[in-house]
Order: sequence, then structure tokens, then C-alpha cells
Amino acid sequence: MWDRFRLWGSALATTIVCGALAPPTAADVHLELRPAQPQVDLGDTVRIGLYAVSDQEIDQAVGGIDAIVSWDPRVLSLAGNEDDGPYSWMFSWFPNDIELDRLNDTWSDGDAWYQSLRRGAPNPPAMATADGLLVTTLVFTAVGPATVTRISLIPEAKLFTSTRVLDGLVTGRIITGQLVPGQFSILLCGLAADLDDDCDVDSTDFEGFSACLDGPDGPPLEPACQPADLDNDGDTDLRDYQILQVSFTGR
Ligand SMILES: [Ca+2]
Ligand SMILES: [Ca+2]
Ligand SMILES: [Ca+2]
Repeated sequence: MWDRFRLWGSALATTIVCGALAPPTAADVHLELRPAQPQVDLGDTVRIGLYAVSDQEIDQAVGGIDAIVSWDPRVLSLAGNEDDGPYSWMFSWFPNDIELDRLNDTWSDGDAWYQSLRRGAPNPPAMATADGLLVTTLVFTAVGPATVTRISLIPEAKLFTSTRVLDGLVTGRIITGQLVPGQFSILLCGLAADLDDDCDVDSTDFEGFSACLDGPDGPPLEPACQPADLDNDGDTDLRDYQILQVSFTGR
């Protein structure tokens, strides 16, 4: 009986100690990339919001964020970041990592390491909400056309760098949730073969062209068919068709 009492007492003491030492529960924080627009034109500035999203209704304190960003360098060129969110970070930057994984040596390879860090006490930590806290805005230039291009957050790179969210209240606790990519289109506007002027050369343009196809010895072109004279020599023949074929984007 005494042994059993001691056992209960020991279990109770363990529970109390654990209860006293256990850190407060935390929500996981997803990192999401949200493009400002679903489509942009070639040459445009592309703004991608990096959001920290609490996976519960409660707000979650965030101490810092490491994010390895990956994109297609054939269609996007990273210019940097702008801090237009509501929290004033102590750091919000792409650190020099020449002694680490060297992700920021160049951005022309399509990856970079972004980092933010909260201000120390007595300043409050950043708070991730269920709707999402805008951490920073990644700024790119659209340098190539793409039907759909994706910007991703990758979990880890090489030896030292990983994507993670640090708790703002419990030092060292990692509360990373899901990593959500963003995607959008880059339109190529101004092509001669884009007969309906919607920034693509597709089957609709082909149909419009076919209705005007005549040959080198045809009558003078109707005004409506003049845009189909892609080499601008007064006819719509196979040479014009070849230009349309080369320009075909298929969207
Ligand atoms: Ca890189
Ligand atoms: Ca078109
Ligand atoms: Ca022609």
C-alpha cells in the first residue's frame, strides 16, 4: 500500500514538474508565397509576398524566419526584397553566406536564402495570424515568357541552410508548418502573330490567320486581313504562316 502511494506521489510530482517546465503550446506556422497578380507581362516587376500563417485561430509569436527560395532563372530575375509588412524586423535581408552554403553568391542560378529576425525585448515579437502576416515582399523581374511558373520554398539546401520558422517566445523551438509555393503566368505581348491581341499566339490566332490565307498572287488584302500579313509584303502566304508557326505559344 505504502509502495503504491509512493508510486502515485512520484507520478504526481513528475506531472507537476513537467507541467511547470513545459513551454506554452504553439501553433505551427506555414510559409506561403503569394504573387500580387496571377499574370504579368514580360519585363514587368513581379511582387511575391512571403506570408507567415498560423495553422490555428490563435496568433503565433514568430522570432525569425529562414526561407530558401527557388525559381526558374530563365523566366525570373531576383532584384531583392521590400519590407512593406506591418512588423519592423531587426533584419530582413539576404545574408552574405560565403562561409555557409553560398546560396546568395549569385541569384542567376535560381535560388537564394532570405532571413528575418525579430527585434529583442522589450519589443514584441512578430505575430503570425490565421490570415497570414506579410513578412516581406520578394521582388523579381519577368525576363522570359511562361504559361505557368512557380516560386517555391525548399526545406533545405546543401549543408547548413534550411527553411524554418522560429518561435517568438521559446528560444530554439522550431514551429515550421507547410511550405506553400506561388505560381503565375508571364505573358509575351506585342508579337506580330498575336492577331487577337491577347498576349499569346494560339489556335484562335491560327484560325484568324487561316481565314485570311490567300497566297502570293491573291487579290489585295481586305483591311481586316492586313494584320495577318506578318512580313508586311502585301499578301498572306506561306511565309507569313512560317512566322506564325515560329511565334506559336500555344496558350
Ligand atoms: Ca543562388
Ligand atoms: Ca492571341
Ligand atoms: Ca505576307
